Amino acid sequence: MLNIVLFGPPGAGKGTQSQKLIAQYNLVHLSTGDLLRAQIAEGTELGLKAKKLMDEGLLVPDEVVIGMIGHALSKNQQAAGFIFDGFPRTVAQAESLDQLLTQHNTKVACMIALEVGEEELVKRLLERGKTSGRVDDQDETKIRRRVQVYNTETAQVAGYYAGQQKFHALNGIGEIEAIYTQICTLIDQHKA
Ligand code: B4P
Repeated sequence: MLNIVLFGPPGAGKGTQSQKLIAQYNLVHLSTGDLLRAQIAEGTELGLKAKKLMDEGLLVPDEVVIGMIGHALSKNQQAAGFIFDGFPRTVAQAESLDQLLTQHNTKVACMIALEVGEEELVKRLLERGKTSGRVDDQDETKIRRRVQVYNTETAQVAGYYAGQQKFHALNGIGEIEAIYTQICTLIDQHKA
């Protein structure tokens, strides 16, 4: 199994690059943001609670996202591997992911972090907000709060994977195709 964690602040290009990678490597895409938005669309109790936090740019509780990932892993036992997009976002989530993957006799191959500065992130997300319908992309104050939450709660997850010699950083500014090529080079090194 090939399991890749795609990491970076909101708007860094995780979702964009994941869409390209799943076709290339035949991996299952697990985006906690997408899983949460599906719960919201279905109007579940979990979705209603998550919506309030997401609209404010805050993280959803660890146990909720860990439960969703555990369920998705069990449902996809025949997969060739996974791209984790937007997960883990806290060290507690990273520890749980290790435990879950161990139960499935597999592990994270590497984390690839896309590095993008705050002003570019704000610009990209406001642009996406014009058409995405996502409330969290439409208000600059809330976007900046998401970046702040990333800096205070999520950025330290990079250290967790660095401690396991699995961390790689890439410049996330540039042509989408050029960034994609660099990600593929890194993944191919871990496949070999
Ligand atoms: P996510 O759905 O993960 O949203 P995101 O981080 O904003 O999106 P992403 O980073 O994938 O967007 P992309 O760069 O591809 O999370 C939303 C919310 O859900 C969180 O705020 C939180 O509340 C909750 N949540 C999710 N996971 C959670 C977890 N594990 N724990 C707790 N809470 C959780 O795209 C951005 C834009 O940039 C696009 O328009 C794209 O076209 C553009 N773009 C991409 N690459 C570009 C490039 N190279 N150049 C120019 N533009 C580019």
